[in-house]
Amino acid sequence: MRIIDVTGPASGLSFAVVVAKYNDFVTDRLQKGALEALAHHGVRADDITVIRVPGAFEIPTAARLAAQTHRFDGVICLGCLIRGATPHFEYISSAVAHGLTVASGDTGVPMAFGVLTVNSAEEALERAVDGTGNKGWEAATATVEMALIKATLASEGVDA
Ligand code: DLZ
Repeated sequence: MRIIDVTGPASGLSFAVVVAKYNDFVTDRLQKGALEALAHHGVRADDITVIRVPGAFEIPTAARLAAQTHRFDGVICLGCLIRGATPHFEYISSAVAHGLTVASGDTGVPMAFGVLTVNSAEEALERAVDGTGNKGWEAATATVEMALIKATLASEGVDA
């Protein structure tokens, strides 16, 4: 049996970070967490492009456009939907999840769902703390791992 379980380093790989500006008191912290995780995994600042979009609903379109440039090994997607403050919470959250699933599947570029779906600002901030408990860190780490898995399989001739 063979197990592929690659965790780094990811030096030489390029990433896009798509960040929704809506609720930026949370998403700025997610962005910070994601950038710290990428640095931790050996990704150079020059190999990172941050794309800031109006709100979570716009994330899948920007992620797809980034993937279609063929410049990125992964796209980290960050946003914050707060149920109480967002009347169409269910609609936007399912649209984003579905949009990213389809965009990643269509393009073959790994994308992580770092979009908080929470009941309150307090719950959101709990998930945007410093360190590895930050959901931006978590999403970036997942994207790095998927990009490395793709690179490993591609090096073996799989059309990944
Ligand atoms: C309109 C809206 C609302 C009410 N709530 C949120 C939210 O909690 N989180 C978020 O990222 N975006 C929200 N938006 C903005 C939409 O995502 C979108 O940007 C606009 O509807 C324009 O398409």
